[in-house]
Amino acid sequence: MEDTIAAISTAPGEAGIGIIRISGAESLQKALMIYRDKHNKTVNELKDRRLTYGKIIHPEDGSMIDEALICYMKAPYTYTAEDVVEIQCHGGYVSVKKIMETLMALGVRAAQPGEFTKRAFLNGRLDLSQAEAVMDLISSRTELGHEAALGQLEGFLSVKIKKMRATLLDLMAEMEVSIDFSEEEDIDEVTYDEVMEKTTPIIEQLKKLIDSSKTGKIIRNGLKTVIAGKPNVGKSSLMNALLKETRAIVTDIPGTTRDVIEEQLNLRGIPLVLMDTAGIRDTDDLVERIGVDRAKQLFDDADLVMMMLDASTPLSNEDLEILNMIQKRKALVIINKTDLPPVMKESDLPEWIDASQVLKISLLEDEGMDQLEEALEKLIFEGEKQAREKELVTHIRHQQALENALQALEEGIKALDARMPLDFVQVDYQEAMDQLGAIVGESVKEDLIDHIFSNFCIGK
Ligand SMILES: Nc1nc2c(ncn2[C@@H]2O[C@H](COP(=O)(O)OP(=O)(O)OP(=O)(O)O)[C@@H](O)[C@H]2O)c(=O)[nH]1
Ligand SMILES: [Mg+2]
Repeated sequence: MEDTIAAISTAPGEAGIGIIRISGAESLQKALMIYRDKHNKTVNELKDRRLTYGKIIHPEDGSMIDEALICYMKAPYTYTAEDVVEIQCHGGYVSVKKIMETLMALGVRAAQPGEFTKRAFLNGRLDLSQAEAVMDLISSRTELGHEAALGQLEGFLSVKIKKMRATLLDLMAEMEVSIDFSEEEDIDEVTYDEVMEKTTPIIEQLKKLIDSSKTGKIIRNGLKTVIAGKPNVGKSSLMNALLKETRAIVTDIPGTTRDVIEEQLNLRGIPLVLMDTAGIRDTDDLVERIGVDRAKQLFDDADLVMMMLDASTPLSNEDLEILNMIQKRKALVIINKTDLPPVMKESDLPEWIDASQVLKISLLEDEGMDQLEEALEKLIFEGEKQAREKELVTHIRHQQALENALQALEEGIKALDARMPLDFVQVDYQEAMDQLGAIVGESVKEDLIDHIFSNFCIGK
């Protein structure tokens, strides 16, 4: 935290501009060592928050590295809450790299991944859940993901956690007082009831937040979606239709796809990791068999399965076998090739399949894709309206802490109900406090913090 750090904050590659960010007590001093104004003069200071034109030079021989705009932002109202200087030079690989090297030679240290944000957290400008939201904001690929990250960055979760912790702290204090005056029995009685009563809304709120995490995690992480079925039903054709590009090879030869083809897809704001697989069948072909095994494996850890059938062929044992594998799974049954004379009887489908799960399409004639997308969206959110909400718990870390807090409070209520000694009850409340604290970064161990920030990108 003591030293001054720098990193290239823009993505590598050819671009209009590149930005180098410097943070720490010596930011300005180091930046001025490589800066000359438009008259080629050394300057001793820069105005706070003013973008100024000048040159970046080698401090030793004065040779020019690039033209640049430079901006000094004085602590504490900066991203890191430290003195920050940003240098906007030309983009590309060389300028930014040379400026970085020059700064390093002056004793500025290269920032680690996420180190700017880590400093913002350690300096108290962001709490841990907000810092995590910064990364989500950068990495989100859909608008829903972006909205959820923004909500978290704005502090929807932090505010709720803070309020809950404040109430819990009050309740613990109340119990403390009661413990101190435990000879007077009636004080005790009042305390038991009151603590229980005031805990109930917190429990409700925790449950609601935990509920939202199902949707939240989908929106943040994407949903592993596998297209499965026997050979030649049109799996690769569906993959291409959803992606709106010819990604997978399509032929009328059964067994065309042998490996897994994976692509990211933004389906109405929901990120899907779409996987086209080898048609599942018994085969003597070694390569195809490996593909089939892979397909089955993927199938097992998929969040969602699109099981495809061919309307122009009778339902086969292979079909029924695969259908059996999706029982009790989040799945759609897609009957393709409805443009051909119908052979498959829908009445032969297993009884447990719900009519709403079955969709008829023709990829050849581009029929039924809208309905398919709609059904996918419904299935993913199970009709929950919260899908379009901003206030979602998106991290498994947060969900786990919320669940632990809930469990602790439910234990606490049980103990209160059984009129256990209050100091006994307090242990549960303390646990709930700590669990909630972990979400915002209070009462967390340093290695957890290091771990979280190490997943960030360089320059943020
Ligand atoms: N008539 C008709 N043919 C289709 C339709 N969809 C796909 N096909 C054809 O069916 C054949 C197989 O399509 P693919 O998409 O390669 O099928 P697949 O399930 O990926 O096959 P494998 O990779 O071998 O498992 C191709 O000749 C497609 O043109 C459709 O809706 N109607
Ligand atoms: Mg295929």
